[in-house]
Amino acid sequence: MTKSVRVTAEQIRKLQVQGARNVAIAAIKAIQIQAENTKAQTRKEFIAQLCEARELLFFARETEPLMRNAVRWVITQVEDSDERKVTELCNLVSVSSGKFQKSLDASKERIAEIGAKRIREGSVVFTHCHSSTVTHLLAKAKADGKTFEVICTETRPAFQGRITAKEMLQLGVKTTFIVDSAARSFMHDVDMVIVGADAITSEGNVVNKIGSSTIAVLAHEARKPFYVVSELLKFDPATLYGEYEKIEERSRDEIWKEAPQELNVRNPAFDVTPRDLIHGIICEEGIVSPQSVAEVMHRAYPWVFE
Ligand code: RUB
Repeated sequence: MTKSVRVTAEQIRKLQVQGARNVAIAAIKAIQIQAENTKAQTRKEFIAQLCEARELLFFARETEPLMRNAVRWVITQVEDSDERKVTELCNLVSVSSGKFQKSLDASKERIAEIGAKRIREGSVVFTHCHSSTVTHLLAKAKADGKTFEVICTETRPAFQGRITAKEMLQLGVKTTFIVDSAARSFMHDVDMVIVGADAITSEGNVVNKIGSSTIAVLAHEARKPFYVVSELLKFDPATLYGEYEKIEERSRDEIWKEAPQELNVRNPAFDVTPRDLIHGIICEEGIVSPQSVAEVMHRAYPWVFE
């Protein structure tokens, strides 16, 4: 296996690449670089190397179905082809990675176009963590000439909310930064909540940064709409066949490095927001109810279920 896959897997694990979309793009780029530098002599060897890379990348973070769908799709293009020459197979990896990324970019634009319409003039939008899909939607709303404010949480323990806050300021959006536990105190001041997603299950529940489900409960209590903004390919087909979405548990050091050894410190990275708390999923196919997401997914990406 080439260095590119090892380095990328490590960057993903350490959150140097964060957010489901960036993780998926980094993973397929690493596969592409590996293919370009391969020393494989045969088709069989080439495919074996791809599969080894896939395992390492999947292991880097376990709650990343977009990455899994992306890597699987690229490798399937190779497996399904009759090509025997390694140079041609390598070319196929490049073309397929490029295609996948192009379609992800198109989805991101479409989501922003659809979602930006939901940002009302003069409104206050609450968000949590850093989702590139959410910030792109807000950038589109701003580019469309809307004036709005953002309230964002710092997002303990890794402070991804700081990335969101900086991006918002760069856009010229008035932004208020709060600690996670202040969410309830501000919920009455907001007009809507929008968060990203790491995984969507077959039942329409959404897995996102830890704390998202608490914010959804607060939004429900304050009667504020809670939207999830996500590419459909964050859908995890394994959940349809009975698997639970695995929730990554990260190092205790992220929370408290010098914590007493005998103290039980838990650090789940994500939580599950039940579909009943979700107003709608803003995706490339439109704003869909969580209940219908599996059906929409079947129509838009049937290959995910193969
Ligand atoms: C990031 C997070 C984001 C989703 C969506 O968690 O929960 O909301 O990944 O992001 P982490 P995007 O920082 O642990 O990766 O919209 O960019 O895919």
